[in-house]
Amino acid sequence: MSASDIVSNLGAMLVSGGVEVVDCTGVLGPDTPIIQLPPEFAKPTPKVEIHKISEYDQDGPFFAWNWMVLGEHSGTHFDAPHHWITGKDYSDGYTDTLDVQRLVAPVNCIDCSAESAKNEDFLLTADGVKAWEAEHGEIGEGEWVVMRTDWDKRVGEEEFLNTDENGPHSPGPTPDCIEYLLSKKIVGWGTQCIGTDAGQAGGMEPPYPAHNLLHRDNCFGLASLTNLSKLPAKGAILIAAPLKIENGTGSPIRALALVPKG
Ligand code: 23J
Ligand code: MN
Repeated sequence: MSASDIVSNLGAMLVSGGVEVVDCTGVLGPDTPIIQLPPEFAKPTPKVEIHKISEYDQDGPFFAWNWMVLGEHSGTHFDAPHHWITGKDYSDGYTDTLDVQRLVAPVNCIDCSAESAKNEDFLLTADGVKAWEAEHGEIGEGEWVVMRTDWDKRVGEEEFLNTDENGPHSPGPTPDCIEYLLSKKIVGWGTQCIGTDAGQAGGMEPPYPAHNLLHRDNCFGLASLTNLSKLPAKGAILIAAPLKIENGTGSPIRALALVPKG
């Protein structure tokens, strides 16, 4: 089949609902959880603010609009390579310079929801990914890989950030997991937690391996994804596009998955 036949068929499938568009995005607003870093990093991302300019009133009789206070790394969001020191030298590592061709790609959804329900510090390893591949098929070059933990069900609860005296507790990848995925030449790695790394990843070697290693290799991160329970292990396409912020290190996204029905 030619590329134009495939795109026409996809268009028809989208219009008919044969391909469902699943929203993998959380609501962005004042209640959106924001990452809390250790106290030595005292300058935080502020909470999201939405300020009304007008809503069919004296400040705008025919129109409603708002302005916002919004950190790049807020809510369901994208980490660009320039976010981490290991990715600092990529001229195409910013939200306004990256290659958009890479953003639309097949997605591998690794279901870790049962393990994460049992263990809030569950870590996905390279061996865990290889076992998943043995069951579902190989992860291919240019593809997204996302870790399903159903952590989106915790948004609005203390259990989302899940912090105690030892810091945050949330699932994530080990360094060898990310190194293995990079050896498969993935485009990026996504999670349903506040960041791409596990809550306790500050103590790993290297610290924050998802950030350190993904961005070292000019790859992307996705955080606070939702609705991964609606994705198949393989067979969907993920569109995860940041705003074209000048010299941006990340951006809230509207993450959309194209999922074949039936
Ligand atoms: C800054 C410093 C450490 C981390 C993060 C940001 C994130 O998780 C993020 O949103 O990229 S771990
Ligand atoms: Mn981020």
